[in-house]
Amino acid sequence: MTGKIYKSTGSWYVVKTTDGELWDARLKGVFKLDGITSTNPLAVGDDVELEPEPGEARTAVITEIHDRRNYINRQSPSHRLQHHIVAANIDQSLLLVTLKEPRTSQGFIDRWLVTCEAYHVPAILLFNKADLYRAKEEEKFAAFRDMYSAIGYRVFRLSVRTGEGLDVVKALLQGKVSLLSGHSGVGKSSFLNALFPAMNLKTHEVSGWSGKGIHTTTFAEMFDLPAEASAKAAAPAGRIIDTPGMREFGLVDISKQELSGYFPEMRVLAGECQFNNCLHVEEPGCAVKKAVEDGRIHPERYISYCHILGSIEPVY
Ligand SMILES: Nc1nc2c(ncn2[C@@H]2O[C@H](COP(=O)(O)OP(=O)(O)OP(=O)(O)O)[C@@H](O)[C@H]2O)c(=O)[nH]1
Ligand SMILES: [Mg+2]
Ligand SMILES: [Zn+2]
Repeated sequence: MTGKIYKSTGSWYVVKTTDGELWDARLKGVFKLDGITSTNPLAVGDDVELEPEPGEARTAVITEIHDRRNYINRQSPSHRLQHHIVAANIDQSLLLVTLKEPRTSQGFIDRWLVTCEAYHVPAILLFNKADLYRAKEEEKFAAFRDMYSAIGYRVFRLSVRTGEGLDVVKALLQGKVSLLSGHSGVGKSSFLNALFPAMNLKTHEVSGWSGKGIHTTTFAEMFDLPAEASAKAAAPAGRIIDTPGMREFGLVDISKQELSGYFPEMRVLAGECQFNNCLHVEEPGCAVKKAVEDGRIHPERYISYCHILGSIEPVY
């Protein structure tokens, strides 16, 4: 049987077979994937081969993993030296950002964008909780929107509470496999519940905001989007992956030398610096620093670049 992983708890997987049945599945014995040291060898979105376990209802063993089209990898939150595959085989990656309750930093957004660039996954920024914006947040939102849209990212303003912007984003999901990420408490599960009430996901509903992540969602899980009444029967409605909130987004497998290639506004200047191994920091004749001075690269993005560069371990 062939199926797709819809949920992973670490040792057990929920797999949906091509005929739409859900199976509980596990890996048999030691399962090694070439070249990846990961805390989770298989992730939501992986396509696998299954064999039913004799004598057990709807329980199977995963015998094979199909090649991945792509995947998103991050530093494991529990083992700094290991990777954690967030999801595999995705068409686009949505980051839910909030300016308060909780505040998402630009550093976090930029690390996540770098990862999406590195894995060639289109990235979309969704600024949620717009109902909470006062003058200060309106100004910040406008600054972020201008900065990110100028370098080609799509930016949307949303409020799950009031419904603002939901229809526009719902349209983006049609027919695609989307990964939904963001800090704990930004409203990922609420967003999915608002778009697709039938999902009925658990959200963090308490009065008063502690400012600390509660991590209501504990495992990544994929959902089939309900078919639109207006959609053609043959068109798949799409799938979306809800994920647990992340506190940090640690980059993996990106060298200092590669980093500027994952900043689209720096990538276009590749080859224009005096030195071809320029890291765009101290070197003379640097086209990137020139562009920052001329206002063609946003200074906040350059600062972010320098911070991320400083956090990458040199390779000896
Ligand atoms: N004011 C306001 N609150 C919102 C909005 N969207 C979600 N919330 C609230 O934010 C809180 C957290 O929402 P969740 O959907 O549980 O957040 P999450 O991102 O799924 O969190 P984790 O599962 O921990 O990663 C809940 O109390 C929601 O009601 C919004 O647009 N405006
Ligand atoms: Mg959640
Ligand atoms: Zn340079």
